[in-house]
Amino acid sequence: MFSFAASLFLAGALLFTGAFAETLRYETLEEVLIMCQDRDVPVESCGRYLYRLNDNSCVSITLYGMTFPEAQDLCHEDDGRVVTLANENEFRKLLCIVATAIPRRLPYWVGAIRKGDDFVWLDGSGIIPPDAPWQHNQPDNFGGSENCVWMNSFNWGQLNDKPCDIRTPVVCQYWA
Ligand SMILES: [Ca+2]
Repeated sequence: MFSFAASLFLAGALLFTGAFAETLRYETLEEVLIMCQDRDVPVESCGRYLYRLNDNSCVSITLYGMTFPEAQDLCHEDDGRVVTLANENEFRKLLCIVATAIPRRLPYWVGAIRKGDDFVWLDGSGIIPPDAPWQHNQPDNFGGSENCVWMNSFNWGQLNDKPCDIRTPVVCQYWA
């Protein structure tokens, strides 16, 4: 009983503190790059076509449009996964990486799929928290089949649930 109550309290505390304290929404490339500069978010190479996301992993960008299952297959080929983001810092980091590497706003698949009304990260780290940078009025499950998630929807940084069979570029994440 105690542990159940404690879990509820913890879940509540996590919900209120949130992993995403600020809205990540940038209308222009310039705004993104200014944020990267102001917050000292370095974009570092970790090999050919690879950029450092955190201490343990690097990401690569594939511009070819792929369905989400195709994107997963591509990332799995080299023992990677479609990118998952632990918190606001990693989200900012990825935003700075894609804005620096590809200076135009493209939607990229991120590694999460629908589970009921939530979206779970495919690294097992839990659900995308409600305070994550969803685009206004998203996720909306438009048409009832939006089971995947992309970023940079309408504005830089914003998440949107989309049908998994749409073709769009992907960011893969690799651990070395
Ligand atoms: Ca949607």
